[in-house]
Amino acid sequence: MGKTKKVRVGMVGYKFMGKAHSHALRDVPFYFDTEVVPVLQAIAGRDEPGVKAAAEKMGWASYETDWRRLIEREDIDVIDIVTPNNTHAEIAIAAAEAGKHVICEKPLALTLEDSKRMLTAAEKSGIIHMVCHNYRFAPAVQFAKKLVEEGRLGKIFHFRATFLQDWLMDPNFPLIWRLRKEVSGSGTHGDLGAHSIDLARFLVGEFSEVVGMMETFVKQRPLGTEMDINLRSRAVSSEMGTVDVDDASAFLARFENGALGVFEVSRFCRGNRAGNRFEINGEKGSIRWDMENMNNLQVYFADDEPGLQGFRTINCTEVEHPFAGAYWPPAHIIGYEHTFINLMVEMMNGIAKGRSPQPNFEDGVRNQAVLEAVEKSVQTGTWIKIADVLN
Ligand code: SOE
Repeated sequence: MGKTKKVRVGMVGYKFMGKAHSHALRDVPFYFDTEVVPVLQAIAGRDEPGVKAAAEKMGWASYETDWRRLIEREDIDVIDIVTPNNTHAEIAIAAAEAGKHVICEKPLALTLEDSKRMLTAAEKSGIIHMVCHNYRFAPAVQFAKKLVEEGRLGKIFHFRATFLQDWLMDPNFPLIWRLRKEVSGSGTHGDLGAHSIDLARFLVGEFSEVVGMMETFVKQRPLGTEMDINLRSRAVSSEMGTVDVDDASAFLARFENGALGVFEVSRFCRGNRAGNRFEINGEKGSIRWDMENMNNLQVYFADDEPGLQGFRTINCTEVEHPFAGAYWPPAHIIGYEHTFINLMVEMMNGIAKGRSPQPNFEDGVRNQAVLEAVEKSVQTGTWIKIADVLN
């Protein structure tokens, strides 16, 4: 323990993701012996009573009402960005230029161009940077990656993913920031699709081309308050505003290694609260994962004995499963918040070793290129090559 070094974190924002990140940062040293340990130094938000209360509740040592002040402070080493998407680029670039390491929520930016500027700034100043795709840090997903890398599935033919929710189906649900293009960049596409794209890139590899479709089922909504952590909100006005982002997005993809991908994300799928699922089919086996049962991985291996073949469930809570051994005895399951703890461990190890964590801003840029290629495909009605969008 004598060798541990402390890094002082300054977080911008304190709502849903602020809660997830604060908890994760606090719990890193509780469960893991990382060389670098985060300290919850300061938190920033514009509303003073709100940020003060958040600082007290979540254990931050101090607070600021302007994120610029946080970046100026010499007692801050890392900036953690958990604000709406339209603010990511400005804060991340300022932080990188000030020599602070950066953790940024997904999607990395509003546009591919902004995400590229963020990557350039980060690389220029040599900081450690990370984009928060937390689902790849579920032990079962990490174990799926290990099986793929070991060749247990052989050549991959198919990847299919969904991320389905239903909290937006009420036509009176108000026009919160997630439904305004200038703040969020896109609707389900960037919010949920970015997660599925990250899982695909992590498990299968780079995309080569995509063709997609998108729909906005409810085009006018009452103006309203922000959403609470239970995905509930209520209108505060009878005035209506236009929804300029998608409610649902679906696309087909080809990967560089020849695999085919099918993706569907929506906030209009009754009964699906967080239907974040994928299936991979390879020549020697298949894998299925469902976030609503996130400790389990379903596997099928073609070389299992005839008569005993079939999908079986591995409960990924054993020491053999990445990250799982740090928590509880086998079958003592972990949850959503632990995916963020594991993500923060990756960030702390990156800082300790001076190596880029994954996913980093380059992954954020590549993710954004796929998002943007799908949007372009919807506009043109054609297949779009990722290389044409990226370069
Ligand atoms: C809301 O749609 C949301 O909270 C996303 O913003 C998250 O990234 C996703 O994990 C769950 O749903």
